[in-house]
Amino acid sequence: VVDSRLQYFKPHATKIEKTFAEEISSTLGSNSKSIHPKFFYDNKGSELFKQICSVSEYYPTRTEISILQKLQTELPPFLDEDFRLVELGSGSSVKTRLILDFFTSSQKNTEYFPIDISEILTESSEELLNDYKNLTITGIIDTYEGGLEFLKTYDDKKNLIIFLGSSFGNFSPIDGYKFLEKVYSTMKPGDLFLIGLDLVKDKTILESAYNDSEGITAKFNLNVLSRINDELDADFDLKNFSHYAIYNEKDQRIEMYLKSLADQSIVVSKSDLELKLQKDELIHTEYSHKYRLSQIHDLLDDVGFELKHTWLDDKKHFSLTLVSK
Ligand code: AVJ
Repeated sequence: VVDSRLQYFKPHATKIEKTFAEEISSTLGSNSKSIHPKFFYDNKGSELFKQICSVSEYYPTRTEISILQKLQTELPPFLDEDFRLVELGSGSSVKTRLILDFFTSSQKNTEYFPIDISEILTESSEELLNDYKNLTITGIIDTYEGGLEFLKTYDDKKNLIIFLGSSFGNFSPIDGYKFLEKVYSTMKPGDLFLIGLDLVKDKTILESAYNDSEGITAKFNLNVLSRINDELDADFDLKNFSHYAIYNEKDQRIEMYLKSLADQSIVVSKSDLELKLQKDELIHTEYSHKYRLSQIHDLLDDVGFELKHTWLDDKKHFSLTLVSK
């Protein structure tokens, strides 16, 4: 029964795997060494991220959940007809449930299209099908861009596309703008887009969120090196690296790095790379941009979206903004 309600597409499977070795070769092989944050999310990394979401210092998840609880009654008035729910970066789909609750209770059959680069999608989809009887899922295992390309050609049903958790914050301003243009061009008139963005706030709150006292964020950051060891035949010794995260006020972003604790040399076989690192040298792994409300509104407006509503929590720590095409 469950099988007929579940299908997967992996439009660019082989390309994803090839890209990992190639991308690591070019980004770790360059002068300013970096690893793209999308590579955090192997099974272990996705699990560690789930743990980050419940450490006390990491306010974004619980804050966004509190806002989503308000949306359970405040979003339906914006949904005039049958919408399909599309989610970019669905991960473990925990927050999605807050939206699926009212979709499935008001629709005869709810369609959910999660798009995620991680195979964790398959686990969360099966759990959702068990809990929601009138749900069908089309899981798309791909990058955001690949998933959006797939959606564009799908059908005429209206889409509510959600992009939660401030995942957008990973993009540089230029890439973020291009990404929003991509979302906009995928949408049909009347489609809706809901985006969750973390807001600028006190530096100490921000820095503690990315330097939790349990050290889960550190494990999450270091795990990308284990992944490179396993999948690209590399010999990173994790003891020779430490987690480093600071808030850059000028650029409004948390910057995360792996710091080399010694002069060392690492071989990444499948990337054909011999990496030399000096003591204290940094490998950049993530930017997490924070926004002011006016910047969010200007950005979405510039892309061409029509602003519908912005919801905030009481402390104004996090935002959810709904726009249409
Ligand atoms: C998933 C990108 C939203 O930037 O807060 C959490 C990832 N990195 N702790 C974020 C993350 C370290 C997270 N995003």
